[in-house]
Amino acid sequence: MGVVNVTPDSFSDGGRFFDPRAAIAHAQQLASEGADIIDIGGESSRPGAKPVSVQEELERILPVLEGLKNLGKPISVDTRRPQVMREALKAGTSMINDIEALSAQGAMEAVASSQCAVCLMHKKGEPATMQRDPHYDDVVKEVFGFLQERVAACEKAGLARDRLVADPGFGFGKTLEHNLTLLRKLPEFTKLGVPLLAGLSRKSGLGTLTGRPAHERLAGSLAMALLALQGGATILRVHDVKETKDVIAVWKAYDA
Ligand code: 7PJ
Repeated sequence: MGVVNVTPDSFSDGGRFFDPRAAIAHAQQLASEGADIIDIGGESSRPGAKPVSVQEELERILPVLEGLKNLGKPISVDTRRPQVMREALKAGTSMINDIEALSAQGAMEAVASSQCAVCLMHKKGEPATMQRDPHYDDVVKEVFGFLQERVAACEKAGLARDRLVADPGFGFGKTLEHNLTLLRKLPEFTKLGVPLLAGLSRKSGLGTLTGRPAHERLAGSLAMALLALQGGATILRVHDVKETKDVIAVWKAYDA
């Protein structure tokens, strides 16, 4: 899954893709590099980010979705807003990637009547404040329990299990130690019975580990990608598709 941010403040690409034409070109580039899914986001959820209005989020993503109609690859929209979900689905989106796991009022209903796939992600707290001293008694138990509950809630609302993907939400209300614990225990999350998505690309924990700014975290991100594959992730949400495809090629040969 290749990441295309359509936000002026997205932390790892410095907002380079706010212009819809630039975002469209970037998505085409990632698709040509072998991305199987393109993830379009119009609201930054980076730590400390402020929410944008529904109107603004739609104005950012709809022109990009329009421009990618003939891309020939599934498009995912990274949003937590039911109105944005509905409009994105009308525009042909194949997947809703929700960092709130469809917990907003009306979100479940917004996706239930379509056939789209859904990524259910765990986060603790709100992006504006979630990195202020997050605490868990048992991070694996809490994140697993949450995702299990959301999978069950989806099934109850009529979303078949084969439409669902689960994601522990690295960096969302988690310390570096929490993230590393979740990564080590990722194999346990395969017990959820749905494919696992991991988003580790360029994240701040890599800054802590390597001392490097976001645009210099490629090597660290590739190391994380391999660890996630080893832990059972089958979808990697990444900024650097070409390089990650090489990691996948190596992993597949090893795992054959
Ligand atoms: C994730 C995401 C993630 C899923 C972002 C960033 C911050 N969606 N959206 N998983 N992260 N499913 O790109 O670093 O980890 S935004």
